[in-house]
Amino acid sequence: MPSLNEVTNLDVDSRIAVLTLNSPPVNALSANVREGLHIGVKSAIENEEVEAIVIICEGRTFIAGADISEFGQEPKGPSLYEVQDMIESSPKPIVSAIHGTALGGGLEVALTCHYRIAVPSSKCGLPEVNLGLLPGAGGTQRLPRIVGAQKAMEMMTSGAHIPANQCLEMGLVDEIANEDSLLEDAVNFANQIINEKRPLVKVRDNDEKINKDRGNEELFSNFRKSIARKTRGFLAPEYNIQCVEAAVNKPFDEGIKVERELFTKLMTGSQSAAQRYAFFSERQANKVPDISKDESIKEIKKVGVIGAGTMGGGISMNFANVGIPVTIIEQNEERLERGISVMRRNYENTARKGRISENDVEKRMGLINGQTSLGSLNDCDLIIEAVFENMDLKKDIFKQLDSIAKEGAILASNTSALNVNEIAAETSRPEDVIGLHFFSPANVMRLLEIVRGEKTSKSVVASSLAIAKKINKIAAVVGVCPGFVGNRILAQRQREANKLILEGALPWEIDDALYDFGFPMGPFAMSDLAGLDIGWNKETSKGETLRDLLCEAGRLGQKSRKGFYLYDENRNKSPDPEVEQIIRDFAETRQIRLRDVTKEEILERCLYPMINEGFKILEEGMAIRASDIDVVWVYGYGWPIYEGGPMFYGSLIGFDKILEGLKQMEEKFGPDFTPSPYLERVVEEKINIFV
Ligand code: 3H9
Repeated sequence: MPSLNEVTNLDVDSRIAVLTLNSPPVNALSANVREGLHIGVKSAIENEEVEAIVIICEGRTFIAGADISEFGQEPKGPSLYEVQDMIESSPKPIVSAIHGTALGGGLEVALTCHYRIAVPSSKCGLPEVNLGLLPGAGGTQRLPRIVGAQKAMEMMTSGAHIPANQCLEMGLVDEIANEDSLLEDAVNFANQIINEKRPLVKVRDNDEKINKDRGNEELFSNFRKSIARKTRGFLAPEYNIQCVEAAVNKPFDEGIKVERELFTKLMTGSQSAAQRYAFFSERQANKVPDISKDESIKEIKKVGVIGAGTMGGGISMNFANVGIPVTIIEQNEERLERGISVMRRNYENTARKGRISENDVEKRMGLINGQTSLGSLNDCDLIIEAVFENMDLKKDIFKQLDSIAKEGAILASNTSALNVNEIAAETSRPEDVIGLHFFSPANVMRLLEIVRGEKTSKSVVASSLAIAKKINKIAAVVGVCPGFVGNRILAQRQREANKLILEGALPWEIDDALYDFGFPMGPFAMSDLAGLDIGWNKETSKGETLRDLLCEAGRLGQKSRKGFYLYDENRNKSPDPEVEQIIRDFAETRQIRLRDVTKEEILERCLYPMINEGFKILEEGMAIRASDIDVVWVYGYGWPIYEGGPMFYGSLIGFDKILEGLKQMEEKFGPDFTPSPYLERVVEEKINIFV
């Protein structure tokens, strides 16, 4: 095949030119790919023999978008716009042949082609919103011209990857090819286009689908309302909508101007920088420096879960969702039945929302086998203990597992804070023991903290990473220390939030500050949700802490309709003067003078010690890299992704400022704020912690 450059080939066979891109891993539109497309299309147009052109990709996918790693660098080679202009204005029909995913700039290139053919397994989408962006290569103007404004907004603000058959229905692709003969079918389709003298379809000229929505402001305001809760704090969804509004209300070229202007704003802003960082961090977290790609991976064909409570049930569902059978163990039939019926109810709720079918519910439940004896786990490849957080209990279970589990099985604990090495020492095979810390609700939350024990084998770590990917989790490997990475950092925030109440900030003021920062809820709303009486004992309570006093007053949280807040029958919360009084009385008995606390102080007091703890974690080697800490906090604790995570956020503020702030707080409030020596070194030596 004649090569145009390192990543493109042009092959002319009778009257069809086939332009093939081959730029692993995902054929992103790097300078090389753009150059290849440019020269390839140009020379096919100039070649008199050629009557139509097919653009196709080698490897796992069609073009998956612009090359994100090039963003922010000096532009090289032809721009994407030049490439698209050449394709769209070609006097010869151009067909894009899609397999894998046509995403972002990839779909935008396909939308400048005159026709699109796709294999059934392929998907198309404009997922730029997930990078804090909008489609900046005409996608915002062309997509609505094919699918209409409503669908375009849905696709662009969700970033959904739409299956080929739905794309066909929407007119986004024109033909479906056979799964195994895309090239052949695309060439046949191109021949058919020539034979039938089909027109050179330019999506930009097709206004029919958008005309009906011109001036329909309600369409946009309703759409904004429908996504408001989900997109709180994000800029990109709103800008995507504004582009579709422009597509509907302005001529194509004017709409393109709006798109470029808003794209540039997003691209140069901190939200997109944070989201692009998160994209790479998530993938980087899968890589463990001392574990090679070729490390042996244990096949997980059957999973055992010990404990059918909220955690055990949620964990089991992850495996059933991907077709892996699970044996779930409880102490007795009654608890087992309760646990299994909660799982069924969860699945049925999902089916009611239309996300899975009734058939899926039965299929998944059919994979869950309840048992009451640990002995039933003897054929499992992975066993996850998810019982009450009590060291003696866990030790006892692992001791038993040692004589039950088959040779080579992975023995995992879902502990959220306990010492995995101590648990492993109960077995004769500590190399097979690991922590797999899921987050509640375990069937929903994306994060999995993989806790690597002192003796955990490389193969067990690699296999845990592989199974995490299979069940659609984002994994980060952490070391053994109290609370690991996530809860260890959380403890800092919680401590300061509690202290702030006794200085004068009210619980809802603290919650509001953190909610406005972007967290889904503040620490006190979270405590109310979990229940204030966890670990509290009525008999021994002596009114020594605010929590004691609230529990003694029957304020146990959401379940008693009052805790830090008051709750109505729909669980809507409101501040409660009674709580304010309890706090005032408590402060008075301790002779504490309450003062005004600003929102800014609340944020600094809560967030700076978290960043500081991150540095301590790095210094102790409990996280592999700074971005892993951010992955944990974004995907496990709701740190707003557009702020990148505690470490990224710290870098935005400036680590010198964080250090200065910590020193000032240390002077005022004591050693809780003593800066980590590593942070001091990073500031002093200007170390980049993100490389
Ligand atoms: C855009 O297009 C802007 C335009 O509108 C306007 C321009 C003017 N660039 O996810 P995986 C790497 S914005 C660079 O593990 P999978 C990734 O880092 C873009 N690199 O595989 C990883 O590297 P490594 C809009 C990229 O099979 C490797 O490829 N497009 C890009 O699970 C494998 O990735 C998107 O947002 C990229 N665009 O999933 C799509 N994409 O092996 C983003 C991937 O070193 N990509 N890499 O860790 C995806 O959603 C998934 O990668 C995809 C494959 C579904 C394609």
